[in-house]
Amino acid sequence: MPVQVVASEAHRDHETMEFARGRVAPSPESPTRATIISDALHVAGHRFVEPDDLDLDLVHRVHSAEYVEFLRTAWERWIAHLGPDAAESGAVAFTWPRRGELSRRPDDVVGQLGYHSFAGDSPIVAGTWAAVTASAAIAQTAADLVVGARATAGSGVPSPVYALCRPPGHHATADQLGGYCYLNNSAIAAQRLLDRGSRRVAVLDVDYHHGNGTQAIFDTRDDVLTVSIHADPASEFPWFTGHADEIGSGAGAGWNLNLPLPRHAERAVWDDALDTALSRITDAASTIDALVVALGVDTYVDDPLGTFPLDTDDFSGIGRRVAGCGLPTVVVQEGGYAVDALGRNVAAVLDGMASTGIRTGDDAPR
Ligand code: OKP
Ligand code: ZN
Repeated sequence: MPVQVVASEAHRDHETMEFARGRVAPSPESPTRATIISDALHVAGHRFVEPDDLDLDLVHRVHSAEYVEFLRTAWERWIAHLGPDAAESGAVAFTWPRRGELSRRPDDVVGQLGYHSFAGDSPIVAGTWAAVTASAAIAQTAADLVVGARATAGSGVPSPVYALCRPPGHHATADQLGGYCYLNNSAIAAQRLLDRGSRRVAVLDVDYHHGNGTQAIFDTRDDVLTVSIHADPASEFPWFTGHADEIGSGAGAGWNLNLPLPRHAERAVWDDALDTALSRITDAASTIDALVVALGVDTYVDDPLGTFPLDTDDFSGIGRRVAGCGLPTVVVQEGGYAVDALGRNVAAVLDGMASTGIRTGDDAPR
C-alpha cells in the first residue's frame, strides 16, 4: 500500500563542512542523503506530495522568536561582519557560554552563534534558511495530512505519512542548533498534531543519538510523551543528556522516557528497548492519540556514525511493530549516514508499517 511522502528539493544548497575525526571534511549530513531516500521511495511506488508554506506561528510554539530570527539572518550577518572569505567555513561558533555563569545574549553574530548553538558541527551556509524552513514545512504538512486522513477515516486508523526532512531536527532545542539540526521537525509535527485536535502525542525517537532537543522542548509539558532509544550519552553524542533518570520536570515529570543502550548493543537488547517504549506509549493511562516517529536509521550495522547492529529486515520489523500501536502516525526523517543502504532502510520501515493492514476509511474494504 503506498504511503504519502512529503518531500522538497529546497534542502539542496544546505551543504556544510564539519571538523570531526581529526580533519575538516564534508559533513556526513549531505544533500545526497535525501536524494537516495527519495529515489528508493519513488521506486517503491509511494505517493509524493509537496509541502505547504511553513506556518511561522507553529515554529514559534516550539522555538524562541529570537532564535528563529537569528537562523534567518545569521548567514548574511556573518559575511557582512567578516567578509567574503568567511563563506568557506560557513557561520559557526568557537566560543560558548560557560557553565554556571550568567549568559547574556551578545549583539554580534559571532557571539550569537555561540549563544544559539551547543555544538560546532552545524555551520549556517547560504542555503541553510531555505533548507531548514522547507524541512519544517515538510513535518508540518505531514502532520496535517495525518489529521485530514483521520477526519475522513471514521473509526479507521489513517495510514502513516512520511516526512522526508533534511536537515534533521531532533537535536535542536528551543533556541540552540547542533548535531546537524536547526529547527526541530519532530517537535513541530507533534505540536501541529496537538494544535489540530490531538489531546496527547508521543514522540518515539529511534535515532542512534539521544533526541535531546525534543526532550528539552517538551521537558515541562505533559501533553507530549517523549521517548528515546539511543546509545548511552556517557560515550556518544550529544554527550550530556539522554540518561535514564531524566524523566521530565514540573508538570512534565513522568512524560519523558530515555532508554540508553551501551555502544555495540545487540539486536535483542535494542528490540527489548523498543518493546518497553511501545508499552509506555500504548499504556491506557498514557492516553496517547497520535504518534511522531523520529526515524533515524543510523542504528544500521554499517552506519559510519553508529555502533548498533540493525539490518534492513530489522527496519521492516520496526515499521510493523510501530504500526501495531494503531495510532495515527507521522514519520519524520532524522539521521542515517550509510548512504548506500539509506534508501532501502527507510523504504523497509514504511513497507513494514504499510503491511499491517491498518486502513483509512478511503481504502478500507467495504
Ligand atoms: C545527528 B543525528 C563532532 C561530531 C559531531 C554529531 C553527530 C550528529 C548526529 N566532532 N557529530 O542524530 O543523526
Ligand atoms: Zn543520529
